[in-house]
Amino acid sequence: MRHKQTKISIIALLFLLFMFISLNGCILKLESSPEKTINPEKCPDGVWDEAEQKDPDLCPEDKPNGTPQPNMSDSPEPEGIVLNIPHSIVSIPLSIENSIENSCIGFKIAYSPDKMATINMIGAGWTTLMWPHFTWGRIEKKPGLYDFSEMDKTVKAAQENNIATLAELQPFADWDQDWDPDCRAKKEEYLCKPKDMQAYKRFVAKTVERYDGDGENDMPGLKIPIRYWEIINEPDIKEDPKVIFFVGDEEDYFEVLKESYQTIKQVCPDCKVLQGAAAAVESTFLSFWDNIFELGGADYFDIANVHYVGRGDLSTLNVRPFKELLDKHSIKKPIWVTEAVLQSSSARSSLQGALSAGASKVFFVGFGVGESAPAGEYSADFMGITESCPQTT
Ligand SMILES: [Ca+2]
Ligand SMILES: [Ca+2]
Repeated sequence: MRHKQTKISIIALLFLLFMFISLNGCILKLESSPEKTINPEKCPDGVWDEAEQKDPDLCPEDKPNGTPQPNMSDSPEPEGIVLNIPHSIVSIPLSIENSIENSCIGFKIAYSPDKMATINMIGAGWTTLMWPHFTWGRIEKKPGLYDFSEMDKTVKAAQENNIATLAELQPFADWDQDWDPDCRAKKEEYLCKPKDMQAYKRFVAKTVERYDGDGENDMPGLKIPIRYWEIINEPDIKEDPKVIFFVGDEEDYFEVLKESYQTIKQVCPDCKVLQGAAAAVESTFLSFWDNIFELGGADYFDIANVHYVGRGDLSTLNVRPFKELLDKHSIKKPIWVTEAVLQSSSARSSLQGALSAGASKVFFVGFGVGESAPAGEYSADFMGITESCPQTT
């Protein structure tokens, strides 16, 4: 009997032991369930996404460390991007919102956050800078030494005001050409085509890559990417040595346009290139473009570009005469007026005329008030002017 009781106790003990082990196993299992799945595509990808924010252990590599990225460096750009804003607000790749992209009005200004804010108040979608430009030597201070801080500041000010940037590329770096006295124009400026074209193309690739918004080596915090690049301002001015933006002939400009275009497209296939704007439409300027088109220049820009700076055809902001030249070469491309210098009282009628003649965007210079006008002030002539833009769906 006692023997039987002992046997039962042993069985009961073994049963309890078995239960304890299985239960424990179950608890262990419960603790480790659900199993953590890390999507290797998302970690590390430089984006601290919602799931990663909820679970700090999911991908600590993607958590922004809050330390500012060095602007000046010889070292290669960091892999991926660091966003200072929640991923839910932006999606990679970035694009320019339709409401901004389709706006037919911009302003050409010297950089100032106040002026960017005024553009936003008017309801226009675009800016392009009178100063500073995306100039080679302004960004690549010495060979291999890049400093984007100045241009980053302009891009950030534009996007904070919900406007997009048409960027102007200038292929000039003193260190590339100041050994050649023939390249010297105006006081201290050297304005030839690049002496070292390969070095210039590396600069173009790096610069376009920083602002194209594809998630690869983008500017930290980029929200509105740069998708439109203009190659040099008014390269056709030759008559006045004090006002000159390019030292070179049509073949020189053609080469810069072609090399810039091809490099931009390699880095950012969706980016659009504008040729460097006809300064005016007298034959001295148009003959320059006639020769460029004769060389095949139209293969190397997407948008035709003309200025109205108080001379020529006010009623269409020079679009009509410039389009005649394009027609002569059977060039069918959108046309932008990237400088319109006029009395603000004619802004509305000239805009209408330019749009009717085939333009799709006009950049006004100034807000129709004096330079010393308080920040945010603009002429009533610009009030509601965006309603003139064609309605797009
Ligand atoms: Ca990029
Ligand atoms: Ca890219």
